[in-house]
Amino acid sequence: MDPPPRRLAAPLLLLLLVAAASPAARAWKKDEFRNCNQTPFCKRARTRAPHSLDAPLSLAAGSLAISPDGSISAELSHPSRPRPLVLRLSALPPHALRLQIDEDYSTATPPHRRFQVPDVLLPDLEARTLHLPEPKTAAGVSTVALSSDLDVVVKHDPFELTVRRAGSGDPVLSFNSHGLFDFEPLQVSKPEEETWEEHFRSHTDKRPRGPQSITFDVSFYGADFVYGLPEHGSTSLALRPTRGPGVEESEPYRLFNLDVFEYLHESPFGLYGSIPFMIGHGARASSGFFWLNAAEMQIDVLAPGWDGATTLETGRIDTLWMAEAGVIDAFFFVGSEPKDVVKQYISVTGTPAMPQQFATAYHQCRWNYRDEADVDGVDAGFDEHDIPYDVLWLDIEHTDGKRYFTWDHSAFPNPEEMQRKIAGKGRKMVTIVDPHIKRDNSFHLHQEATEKGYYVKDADGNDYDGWCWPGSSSYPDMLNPEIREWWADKFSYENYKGSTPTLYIWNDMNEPSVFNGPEVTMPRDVIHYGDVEHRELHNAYGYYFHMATADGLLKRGEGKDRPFVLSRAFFAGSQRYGAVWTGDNSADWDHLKSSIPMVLTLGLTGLPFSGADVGGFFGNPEPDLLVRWYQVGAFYPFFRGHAHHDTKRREPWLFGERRTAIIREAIHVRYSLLPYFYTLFREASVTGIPVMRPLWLEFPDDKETYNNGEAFMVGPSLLAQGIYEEGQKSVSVYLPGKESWYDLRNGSPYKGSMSHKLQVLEDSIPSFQRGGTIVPRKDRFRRSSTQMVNDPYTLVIALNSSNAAEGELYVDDGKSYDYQHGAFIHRRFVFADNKLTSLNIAPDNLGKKKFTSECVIERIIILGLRSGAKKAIIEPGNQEVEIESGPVSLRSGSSPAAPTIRRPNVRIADDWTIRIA
Ligand code: NBV
Repeated sequence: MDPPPRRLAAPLLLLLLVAAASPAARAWKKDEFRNCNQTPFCKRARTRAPHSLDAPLSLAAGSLAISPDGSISAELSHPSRPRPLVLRLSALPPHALRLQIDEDYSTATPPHRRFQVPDVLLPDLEARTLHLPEPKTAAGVSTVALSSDLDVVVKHDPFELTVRRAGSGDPVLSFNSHGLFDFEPLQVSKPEEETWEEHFRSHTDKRPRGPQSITFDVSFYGADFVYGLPEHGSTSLALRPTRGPGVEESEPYRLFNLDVFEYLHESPFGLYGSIPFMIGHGARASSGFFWLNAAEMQIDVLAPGWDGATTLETGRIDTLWMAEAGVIDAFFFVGSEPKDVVKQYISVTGTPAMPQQFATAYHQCRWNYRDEADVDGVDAGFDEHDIPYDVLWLDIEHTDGKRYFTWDHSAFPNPEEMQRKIAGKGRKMVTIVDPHIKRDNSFHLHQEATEKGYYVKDADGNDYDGWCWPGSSSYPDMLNPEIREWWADKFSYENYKGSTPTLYIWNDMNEPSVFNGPEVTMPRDVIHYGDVEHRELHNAYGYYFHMATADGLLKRGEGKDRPFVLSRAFFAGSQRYGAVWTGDNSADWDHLKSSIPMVLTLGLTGLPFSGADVGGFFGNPEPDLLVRWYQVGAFYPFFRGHAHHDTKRREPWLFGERRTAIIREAIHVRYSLLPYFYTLFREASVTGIPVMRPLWLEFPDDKETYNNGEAFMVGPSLLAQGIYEEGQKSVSVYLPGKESWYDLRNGSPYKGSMSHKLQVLEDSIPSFQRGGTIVPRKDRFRRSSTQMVNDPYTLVIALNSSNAAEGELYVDDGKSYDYQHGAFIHRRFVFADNKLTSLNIAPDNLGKKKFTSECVIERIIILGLRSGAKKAIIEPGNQEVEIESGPVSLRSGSSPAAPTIRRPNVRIADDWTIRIA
């Protein structure tokens, strides 16, 4: 058979692209993507029965030993395979166990080193590992104490590993308890009778290194549900079982970064990013499992009875993990609370970057704002309609023929002036920079990359040539640190002509997307730096691209300006480089609904800064859907309206006065909550606890919350419930916990621990403040967040049943890294015994830089105050202020009154108390 053409002829491709963009051709094309049955390693692994290997994996007798670095090493005999494997166990405080299994290279038999993903784990990890005590071995079982309350039990034959609570002996996580482990060793040469080639549609993967997949099972004890493994479209927050009794035909969850045209809102097929991290949670335990591996992965969640067992174990969830290549480098995290599991994951992959203040506000995007006049008009439209926004985005058409870092000079003759004008109102701009570089000999970037040999190579050693927006394109090899460095330099003002300090970057198509590649991506046998095959690092390509871009902005600002880079592809660790979004969703109600579990899942797996395109990317949203999307989107950590170029214009003021007012209101809700959001981003940047949270992260014991993917928390204090149906009249909202909740609009109280059937209102979605919390707001609306910097604050105190409440406020300069040297204000507000106290909680050992603010608190609203207090006394100063009745929110009209301390005018930077007399 003739080899399939590596590249389609240009006219044919253009035709296909045009056809693909037409509405009739729309729809997810299932056949373009491989399913498990078409993926030999997945098919083989999935059909193997538990404990079915003739000679199962076992620990070689006497091989378990403590290494000089304090970890445990052992040899694993794998009789059905030609060579033994080496195992390393190490512990990270607190409560994380690392398991590494690889080939034994000391025998020099394997022809290559298998790929171990670099630059994801924090560099100090090894230094943080504990010195483990000597294992205790008896009757073929070794036990190692990890801490005072945890141990790991290693059964030798067959090999099985269990992490347990030391006191009770209760298992938390186990590895290979179903004997599904398999590890295909690299072969020295191809046996004559075998073919290693794989075919999919017109593509051939030569697989010159043969089969090398890895499979194993992991069980989560005490878990009612498992979560995580982005990215998939789903309306369910918990991962549904993919195999076993009660499950109809289902694919496993696929982790393979792909540019999926018109993705389904409900499907286990892989989308743009991959994070191989799963959290198990139930009333009895919370735990996590992370496998650092960037090859294609498929994961089954197994329903009880999947293995044919007739007595069904409850409270344990079994999972099967399969990857095409790589090594085992896996982490077991043991809680005990779900927030601990998230923190443990963050402790190995890094804390999220602290965004600039502007990035947490509203962004306006469209493919494309056509020219400078269009940009002007949209910018002015926001002002005319009194709607704040912070960032205006330019998509691929702003470039000269999709050559990134250039401008279409007829549409954008004065890019610097354009940016300065926008910046005059405190606003920023973003341009898109994709990884495909136009193979045009007159394009300096292409010339340089070619000369320096910086492109990814095809299987024959030539620069890989794929088809993307600019036509024939090549892709810089982002695995190579030298190339990342080179790429980063392209963002200097000198190199990126027409860029200014208020221009930030959007990375799209970095899965990478290749229109004529297998499954719209790069062939797996393409070669990267260090002789790494693309199959081994595929899921991390976008991660390295995002990293290099963020480093570029950092360099450009001489390390003083926090980068803002939005990326479509992501991997474990992407949180260190910026924000992500859920890609090309559709303008329908189902996509609005699935955006919540999708964003929540990203948060749980370390990426707090994410959102979905408000309005839906493909198609024209009905105006009511657009409005509902703004109301939900105002609570996404990343809040951006975006649309495909075929759609009708949809700037917020185009749907009549009433709807403009409602959208304005939704955006105002976001702007008034910006101080709260920024405080939550600070928390995320220190601990990894997401900004937008599933209810059970705050209420881990409340089973009612475990699979609620329709309502969500913003931080610890706010709960919102989206409206996901057209014309919906009523909605049932479950409010967890024993304390009351207060309606954000009017302060009306609602009892906790129960569902409330509420009438659906046109002008807002149900949203509540939890009793016992204090939320900082800024209620004066301006053109952009930057213009609100000096505005006074409002504090909303929602009392609990003991008449107490607490909350925090974090403020810094909103843009630089001075906060890392102590330049910030961090206050805790505590209300107890009828007294509100502002306490400094900023540690004083961070450095000498200072940040202060003249901002004052202009209003304190107290919800749930039972006394008829009339006065409050401010200390220091013994100043008396009136308590009056005031509106709870600044919405026009009917907001009922709540006790309000007006103009206490205490500074947020100071210590003070306000006593209710
Ligand atoms: O650059 C054009 C679009 C962009 O607007 C969108 O947000 C990305 O997800 N891009 C995808 C490529 C084309 C999609 C059909």
